[in-house]
Amino acid sequence: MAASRLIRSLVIPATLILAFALGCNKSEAPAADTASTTMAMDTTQSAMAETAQYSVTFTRLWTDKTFPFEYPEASLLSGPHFSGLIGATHGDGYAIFKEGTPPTPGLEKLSEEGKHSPLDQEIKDAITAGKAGALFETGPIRDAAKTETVTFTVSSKFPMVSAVAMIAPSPDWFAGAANVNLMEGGQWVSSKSIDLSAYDSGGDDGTTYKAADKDNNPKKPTTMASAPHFVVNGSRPPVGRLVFTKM
Ligand SMILES: [Ca+2]
Ligand SMILES: [Ca+2]
Repeated sequence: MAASRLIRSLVIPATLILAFALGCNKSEAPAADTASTTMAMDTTQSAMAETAQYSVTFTRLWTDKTFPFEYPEASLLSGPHFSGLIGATHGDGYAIFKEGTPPTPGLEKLSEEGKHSPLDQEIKDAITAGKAGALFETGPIRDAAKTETVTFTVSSKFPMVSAVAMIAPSPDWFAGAANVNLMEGGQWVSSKSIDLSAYDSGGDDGTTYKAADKDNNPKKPTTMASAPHFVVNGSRPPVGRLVFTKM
């Protein structure tokens, strides 16, 4: 791809080229060509320490034992699960969701149907616009004893991570974390564990896990989920966890 052209047109140490090649992971592959070119330029212009590769392991803590209130019964097609996680690396200028702000069409769809599209395209558009660095996705978690893991690259320009997954079945509830900064004090953290809270995207007015669709217009602001389903003995235990590990 662009690497051979870069060698011809720019005098770049071979080690830097190698570092760049290793730094590319498949989660960045769906980005538009223009975004890939931008990222290549950013990477070659930066020192190696300005990017870092992380793995993130996605764990589901939402089970019938932890959240017994009206917990959905097991079923092959509609049983309780988390959709695949979808996330982005970004800076201050981008958010997948923000408390107090209505959901984008992509977040609404993700929270109501678990679909990564069109949120994935919204993230790709943010990458093209220079507001986000990478898109990453995992498969769903149907068996709460299993985890999902994916790798991605952060940069000094895009050191933060936000990620969401649908709590399913539900009207418009999702597990999420926003603005997780993997750079602290100018250093990439070696690992970081983030609890995922339950949120209500504001795209539907249903109040139970299996409520019929109750679409709303205009959309309501995204909030922490206030439904009794997520309050246990007066507190709100995490519904999931993300563990970031520097590779
Ligand atoms: Ca709602
Ligand atoms: Ca809706």
